[in-house]
Amino acid sequence: MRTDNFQAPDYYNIDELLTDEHKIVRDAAREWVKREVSPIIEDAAQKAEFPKSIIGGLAEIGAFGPYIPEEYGGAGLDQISYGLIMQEIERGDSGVRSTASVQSSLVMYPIYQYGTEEQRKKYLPKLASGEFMGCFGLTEPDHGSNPGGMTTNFKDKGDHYLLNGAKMWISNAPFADVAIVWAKDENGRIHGLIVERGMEGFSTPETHNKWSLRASATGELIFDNVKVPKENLMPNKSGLGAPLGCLDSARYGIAWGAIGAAMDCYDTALRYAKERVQFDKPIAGTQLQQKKLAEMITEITKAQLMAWRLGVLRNEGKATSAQISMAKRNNVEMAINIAREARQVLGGMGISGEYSIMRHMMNLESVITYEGTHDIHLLITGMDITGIPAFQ
Ligand code: TGC
Ligand code: FAD
Repeated sequence: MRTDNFQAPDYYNIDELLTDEHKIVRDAAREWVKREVSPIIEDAAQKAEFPKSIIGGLAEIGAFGPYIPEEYGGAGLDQISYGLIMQEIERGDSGVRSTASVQSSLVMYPIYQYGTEEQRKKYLPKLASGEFMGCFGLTEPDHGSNPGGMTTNFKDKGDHYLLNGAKMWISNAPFADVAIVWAKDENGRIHGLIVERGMEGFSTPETHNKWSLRASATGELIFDNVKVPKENLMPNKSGLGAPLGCLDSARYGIAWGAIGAAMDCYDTALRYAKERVQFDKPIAGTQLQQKKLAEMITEITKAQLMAWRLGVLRNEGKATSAQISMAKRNNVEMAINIAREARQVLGGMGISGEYSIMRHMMNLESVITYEGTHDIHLLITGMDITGIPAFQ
């Protein structure tokens, strides 16, 4: 079993920008990851299994619905606390953070924002406690970056809707109790439906053979004439802006989460470089390794400041979707570059499961693709600054 000696880098004293509540929430998540995630995660990833035993712990540290009001079972925290929880969880593993992101921002958030009071009361407390797990179906086999082209659809049959279509690459699908499914009505307008496991014609086959995010379960959602009760449609927002609004919240969480993965890689590489002796001195004393480490801490510090400022803007209700895209894109690229450099600092040991770096590196290949690819976020920035969309 790997010993977790993680020391969080804070080169610019960013702790001084945090409130006592932020630090309490962050430290509780950090301790929980050390105690409950680090000892088991490498084995889970090697076996390609989501460790269901951690669901209760994720709920206890407030990772399911951190910013959902307490009356619905959420933790009632602000956006910076939410970000810090994501950072700490992804320090352990991006796949575990994925589970928390999906549950909070892609399942609880739409029910809270777009659902009826009955839907909130029925689902949110159970999702917050982990009694129910959820997934979010937007991507389809032929519509990934362009979800507006989706073909999954439902027809009004009087006393129910009839849902047909398929979603793929869906995190948590294989074990989810509820799925937030985005589908078009007979007029081509997108709506969100709450589909429950057990509904006839609904199946969730698992996607195997992944080299990335192996400790997260991924699957398809298949709808073959599924009868969905009318009260399961979320009525308060429709159109593509509804799922994209959920993505804003999840992408913001990823901007923080990626910092966690990067911090873990940097901390591991720094410790290893100080201990590893070649040519009669620690490799940390060589200019080439110092360049790598110095650039890593510089990039982590820039990403921390960006995430913190974005959190302040979100707390004030002022963050734009384009600002969130910039932070997701920058911070995930920063993390994947650091993982690649850190792996080299460890030489051959860098590819071993004794260290977390290679697992982070492979995980980040998914993180740079999901929730909008690296290219799509660049195009969102391009559109924002020029006013001209370049998607087509
Ligand atoms: P476009 O015409 O630009 O916009 C359509 C409507 O949506 C509004 N909108 C947004 N609303 C809220 N938040 C945002 N970020 C928004 N972006 C756009 C927009 O104002 C418009 O509203 P209205 O009222 O005028 O109709 O749409 P488009 O079809 O040109 O597409 C734009 C584009 C390419 C940026 C968008 O489609 C996009 O972001 N594509 C990427 C798809 C994506 O991110 N998929 C993620 C799937 S979920 C996932 O990956 C989960 S991984 C989970 C995990 O494990 O952590
Ligand atoms: P495509 O859209 O086919 O893109 C392929 C390439 O073309 C990319 O490099 C892309 O950047 C580029 N490209 C596309 N359009 C343009 C353009 N206009 N200009 C220039 N380049 C372009 N989805 C969900 O709905 N729910 C989930 O829970 C979920 N979880 C996921 C978990 C994992 C592990 C993975 C890998 C994916 C997950 N996804 C999920 C799907 C994810 O959001 C999509 O993979 C992503 O949006 C990209 O879609 P795509 O894979 O179809 O790639």
